[in-house]
Amino acid sequence: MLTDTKHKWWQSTVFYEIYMASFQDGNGDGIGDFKGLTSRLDYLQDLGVNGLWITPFYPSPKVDNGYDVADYFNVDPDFGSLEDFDHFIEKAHARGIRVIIDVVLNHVSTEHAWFREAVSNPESKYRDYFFFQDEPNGWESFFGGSAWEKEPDGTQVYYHKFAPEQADLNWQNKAVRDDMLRVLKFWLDRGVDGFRLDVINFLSCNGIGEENLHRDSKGRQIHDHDIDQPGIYDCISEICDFVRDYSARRGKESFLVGEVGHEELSKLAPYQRDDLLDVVFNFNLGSMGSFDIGEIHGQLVAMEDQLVGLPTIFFNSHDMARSMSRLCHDNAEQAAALAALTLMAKGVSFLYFGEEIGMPDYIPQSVSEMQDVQAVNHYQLALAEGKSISEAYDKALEECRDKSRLYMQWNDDKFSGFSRSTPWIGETAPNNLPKVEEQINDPDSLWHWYKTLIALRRDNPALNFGNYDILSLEKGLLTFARRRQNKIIHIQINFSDQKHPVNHNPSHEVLASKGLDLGEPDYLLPFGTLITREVQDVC
Ligand code: TEU
Ligand code: CA
Repeated sequence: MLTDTKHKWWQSTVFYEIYMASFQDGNGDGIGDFKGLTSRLDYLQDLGVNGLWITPFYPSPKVDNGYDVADYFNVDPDFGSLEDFDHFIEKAHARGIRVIIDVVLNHVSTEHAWFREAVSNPESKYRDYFFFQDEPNGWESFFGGSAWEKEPDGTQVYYHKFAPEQADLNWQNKAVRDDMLRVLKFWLDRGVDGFRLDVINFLSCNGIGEENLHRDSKGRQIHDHDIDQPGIYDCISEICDFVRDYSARRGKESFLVGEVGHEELSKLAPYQRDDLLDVVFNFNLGSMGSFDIGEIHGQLVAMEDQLVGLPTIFFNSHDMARSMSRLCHDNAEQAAALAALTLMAKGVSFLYFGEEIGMPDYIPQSVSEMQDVQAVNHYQLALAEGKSISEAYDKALEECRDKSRLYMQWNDDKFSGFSRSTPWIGETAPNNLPKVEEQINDPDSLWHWYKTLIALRRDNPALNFGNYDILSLEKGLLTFARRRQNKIIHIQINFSDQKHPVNHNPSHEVLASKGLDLGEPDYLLPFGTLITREVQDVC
């Protein structure tokens, strides 16, 4: 439940995730960067989003596209400089757009000075920043295979939950915790408005303990002891307290959204608390594999029951196949209905760049076109298990996150099909993808529908702060109402492939509609939406 007390800025913010390398190049090298991003602030303002989440931009060898940070206090030369960053923040703020940045606290690149020192000088204090052992235990990496790698030129192995080039930090060590608070302070001082905390429930705050003994139906290890470790809430609350206190002393309110690596609501919900994260990413809803309105409705109801505060509503990110392909099978009407749900349902909406034009997945035709370390790793593991090349490719494609990382389709001559930053996306990127420029010129486009919905969301407090009056599903028609004081916004979305009678009270003002067929009775066409406003008399 949301209590109607003091409101926070992020509760009325529509966020938009920018995958740095693929958004906008500003210097002609084909790699998205801060100069390019700054040049697109007018576009973002026109679309109406007022919060940005930018993926890691720190110096990095980019084994995992920047989630392998080599230096937390700088900008990777591919993305620009600290001055470019400052300029971007200043220009975003001038347009009323807030910016949260992605921080990776669980692990560092093996190119990071701490790790290099830890291996070159085992007596140094940095050895205890990581986990070194003589022998691996049976823990497996989230990218497949053992979570242990032999140290270069040494005799021990070190622990990594992700790629071998991403060494896990020892969060039991106070020096690690203090160093990471310094990182957060550095970026708060540069004006960021909050953080997206990468895999925050994965922090190793209780060391290397018991073996993970169970496997799921797909044969993957269940992470019973390497994540959600005892002490994790204290560890996260130390981070959150620091950010809140430090911001408050500077008269600011920072936003903390946690990537908690779970798809079950019951495992996500405990991390969202006053002294912990403001919100968690609701993967229980957002990362569903195929479209099922019954399941969506069930999750909306469950989030209402189980979450303290607001859920997050999203169906896209840089880690999952795009909703246009995964959920909507290239049906633009269905994408419009999903957009209405994303922006009208109760929760903080997170859009992902390109979804506003319905960008579909990019499908690499061979493993040589894949950059994602997770995909390549699974390809090699499959081959090692004796699978054929085509079976290994299928496995890699299933795991491949490049699908959603294709360059933004602006309609520039230069980079409309692919980005040189993403060399795996080349000849096989299709040419007939939707383009931003075309959609801006077409008032009936998905882009304009997103713009309408975003504006409605921002203009109507009921859509930000209102609780549900109704939240029901009947034969594919999702009906909900959001109330704040005497104003009620009624939303009806027809998720069925049949036309559906719609409740259209003539005394309610129509705020927006799509596929509305007026007659006796009124109908919503398949995937149509009707949004109306009722103002009740105040007695
Ligand atoms: O994602 C975590 C990640 O890879 C998830 O798929 C995780 O395995 C899952 O939530 C477990 O249930 C973050 C970043 O978003 C991703 O791009 C990085 O590769 C990863 O962390 C490592 O930093
Ligand atoms: Ca560039």
